[in-house]
Amino acid sequence: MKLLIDTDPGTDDAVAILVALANFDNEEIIGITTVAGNVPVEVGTKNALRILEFTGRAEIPVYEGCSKPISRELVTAEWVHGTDGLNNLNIPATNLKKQKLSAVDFITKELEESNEKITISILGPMTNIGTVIKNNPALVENIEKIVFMGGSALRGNTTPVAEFNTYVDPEAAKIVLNSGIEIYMLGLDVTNKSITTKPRKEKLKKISNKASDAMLHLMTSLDELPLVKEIYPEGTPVHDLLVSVFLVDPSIFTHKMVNVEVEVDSELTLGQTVVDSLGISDRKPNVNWIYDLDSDEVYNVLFDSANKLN
Ligand SMILES: [Ca+2]
Repeated sequence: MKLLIDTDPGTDDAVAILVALANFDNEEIIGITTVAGNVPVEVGTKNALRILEFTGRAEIPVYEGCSKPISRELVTAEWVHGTDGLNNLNIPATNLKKQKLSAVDFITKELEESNEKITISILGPMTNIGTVIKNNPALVENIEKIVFMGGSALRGNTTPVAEFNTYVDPEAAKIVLNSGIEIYMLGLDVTNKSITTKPRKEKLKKISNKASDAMLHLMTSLDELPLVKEIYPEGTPVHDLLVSVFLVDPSIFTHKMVNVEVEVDSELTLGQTVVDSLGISDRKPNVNWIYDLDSDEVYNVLFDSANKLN
């Protein structure tokens, strides 16, 4: 597989990146591209570089992406992830540098020149990929598939109906979802079914290596937020983690091809993903909507990844 990771790290992004690094080698991961979302893009870029240095994977190039959504002002989630994006994760700063090429130019170039189709993992707002497709629609031919965290068939986490990533850049999500690419959607429908219960945290703690310690910090750093305590008394979801787990073992997940559209006009429901799970509309199915998973197996992939990384 040729894998591109597009991300706004972000505590759960960091866990997802660690799991990807544990399971795919430097030949497979062609690069990490960053985007504004959870934190401003420069902060996300620094975090991607820090994670690569921390895991000894400095050969993987990092390209900085769009600093704001396609046609809106940026909304961040620093109240969740901290101003450093990783809730004060204790890993060293890095001297590693981002590449000179922008994320959009890098992705465009790869899609133009690669002789193997590229799989894209999207862990943040879809601004980079949306921009690439908007500028060069024909390049979708060279995308193997897109697996993304975002959206929800039911309630949201940023507005009553909108999930953060699709809320931040709904125009980008609209372009991507209607691109004709093979797409797998991991929304709140499933991420909320896969939480860090106490036994899972205990198990991760017992692995007790550098990677498991970092994962545990990232995964428990939201536990004390009052809102989180109220909604998730047993443990929190680790949204982006599921994208990497899906790439490692898709058999853990259940999906259905349905129509998914994103609201871009309404002030009330902006960024909502309208998931036609029953096929009620006459709109053409465009997304493999993932609606169930084996949560224990998700965590087995996580534990296995921590062991592999050391
Ligand atoms: Ca993210």
